[in-house]
Amino acid sequence: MKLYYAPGACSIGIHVLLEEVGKPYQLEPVNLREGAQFKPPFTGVSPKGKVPALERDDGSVLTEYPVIARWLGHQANLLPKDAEADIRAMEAMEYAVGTMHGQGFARLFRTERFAPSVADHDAVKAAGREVVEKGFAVLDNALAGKSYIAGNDFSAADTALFYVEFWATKRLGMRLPANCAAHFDRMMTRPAVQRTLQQEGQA
Ligand SMILES: N[C@@H](CCC(=O)N[C@@H](CS)C(=O)NCC(=O)O)C(=O)O
Repeated sequence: MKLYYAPGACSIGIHVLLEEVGKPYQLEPVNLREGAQFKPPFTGVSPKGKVPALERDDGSVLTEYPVIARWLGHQANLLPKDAEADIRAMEAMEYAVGTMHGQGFARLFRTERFAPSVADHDAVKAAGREVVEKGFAVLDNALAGKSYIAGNDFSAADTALFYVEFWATKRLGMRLPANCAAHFDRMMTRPAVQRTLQQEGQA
């Protein structure tokens, strides 16, 4: 397997999951700052111009975070066995990636894509922050009484919660609500997370 990634980007969650899975994989950096995601050779891997992209051992490529996470989860029994826990974990992962990242963090990190005029940037950022804060309130409820999003055990979806928590604390200096903060701390104690942070120069 080969993970196309950028240090500290959302691909960090898939990197954590690969470390949890424990099967051999390679890392291929894509320099997002220089626009390498929009040019060959990366566009030959994924025309979407986004990381993460995962090349599997048969050469086929998976994109979209929740899909990659789900496929990797299947490879190593890292999906909840209980059907209701599984679907609720999936619901939280989709929300973290699609809404909190796609609608919230994206407005904070890629403000110019939402409004060409600099005059509008503060309003775009404020809207992004609101999505992120509301998002953590939702995740906090979903985590109540649990160590991980599906219950007592780590599962693939926890990596999506991890990367939004990581961005909030390390990039925005936000204070997470209690259950999210405890989840983040718990994730940080996992050796797979520590190895990933070292490898991406984020430790
Ligand atoms: N819907 C995609 C979103 C992935 C995404 O937004 N990746 C960001 C990095 S965190 C990216 O590659 N951005 C490059 C760009 O937008 O130019 C997924 O679920 O994987």
